[in-house]
Amino acid sequence: MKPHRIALLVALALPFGIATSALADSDDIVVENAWARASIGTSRPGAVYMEIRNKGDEPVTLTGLQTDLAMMPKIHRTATDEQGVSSMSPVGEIVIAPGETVALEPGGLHAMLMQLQRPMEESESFLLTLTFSDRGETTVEVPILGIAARGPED
Ligand SMILES: [Cu+2]
Repeated sequence: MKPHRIALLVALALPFGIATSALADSDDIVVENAWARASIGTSRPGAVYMEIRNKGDEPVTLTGLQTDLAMMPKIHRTATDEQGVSSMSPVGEIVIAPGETVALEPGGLHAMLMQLQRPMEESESFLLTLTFSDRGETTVEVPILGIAARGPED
């Protein structure tokens, strides 16, 4: 856990006029330990990992992602079957119960950055906006680690 490495930015200037009350509630959502791996060029998608904590009293639903780094950021889940074969499938939404933390981590849930607009270079960072069904948006700065990184503590 290195919280000082994570810049949590709450988007105050929203382009599409989300109600002020929704913004206040987004304080209940904490995104920690976000990181991504460097990519080789732009032909393969990038992956982003993080922990999303719901400090509030109501469930929150992550419905979408946005970043200028990729045209199609999607939530995916990797599952490994009994034969040890892994496959990924899109996850439409993630519901986070009150007091719960959902981990996006290698081998499980992740944000897949499809159609990269530029290579992901180690030691750079980018902004990723998480959209919640009724709590507005939260934008995090995601540091790009080495191509073989397993997590922010490597
Ligand atoms: Cu994926």
